[in-house]
Amino acid sequence: MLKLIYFKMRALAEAPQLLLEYSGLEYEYLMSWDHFEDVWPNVKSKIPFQQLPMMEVEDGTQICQSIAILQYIENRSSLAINDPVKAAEAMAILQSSQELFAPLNPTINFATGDDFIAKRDTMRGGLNNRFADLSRCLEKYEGKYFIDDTPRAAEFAAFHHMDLSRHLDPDILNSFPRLVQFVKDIESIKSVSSYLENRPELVDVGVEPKLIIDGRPQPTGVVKT
Ligand SMILES: N[C@@H](CCC(=O)N[C@@H](CS)C(=O)NCC(=O)O)C(=O)O
Repeated sequence: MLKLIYFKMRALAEAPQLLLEYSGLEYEYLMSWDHFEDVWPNVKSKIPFQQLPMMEVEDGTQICQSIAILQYIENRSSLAINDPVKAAEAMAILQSSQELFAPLNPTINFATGDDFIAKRDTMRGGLNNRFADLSRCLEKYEGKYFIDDTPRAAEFAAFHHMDLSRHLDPDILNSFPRLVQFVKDIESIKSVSSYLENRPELVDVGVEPKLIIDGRPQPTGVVKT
């Protein structure tokens, strides 16, 4: 079975999980310490690009880099786009969405107090800009999503960052009606909504961020708790 390995964070493993859930491919989500049976500093230098998420394929091949993981899932599940031009446009949207990773994801998962507020206010302009770009992209073709009516890697990556931005300040997303509709459309996909309902809840953002895993609030991070 496919294995997706990551940490206690709501960040770069979200889009792969959403795409896996949508595709129906079976997979197992594992924390780094459970998969490698070792602490992160000992694992880091032994994996291809020294960071997670990583996907481990049935034959043991290790795929690092979230975009490569997403592309692999698309190819495995026949979601890849055949038209080279549309495939390139979708890749541009995927990469532009993933550029929202920093500083948005580390801020939501780790920043607290004045640091959180300062980072939030500094990133507002950049988020608005990229959200405006994504909103324009959605107008380009007919259909619910960026290319057509099928959500793929680009959609789930964009969705993840929009969803996370609501923890920063919901008004950023709410000022883009087309993005609000996009988020609603993604959330109304059955496999997606059941994943969203069951994933670890992220609480106390900006104060002392934690994920509720197996009913227990646990601090976000790369350390087993
Ligand atoms: N470009 C990479 C970035 C991966 C990344 O930044 N991973 C972080 C967690 S979100 C990590 O492994 N941090 C631990 C470390 O660098 O030691 C991707 O898209 O997968």
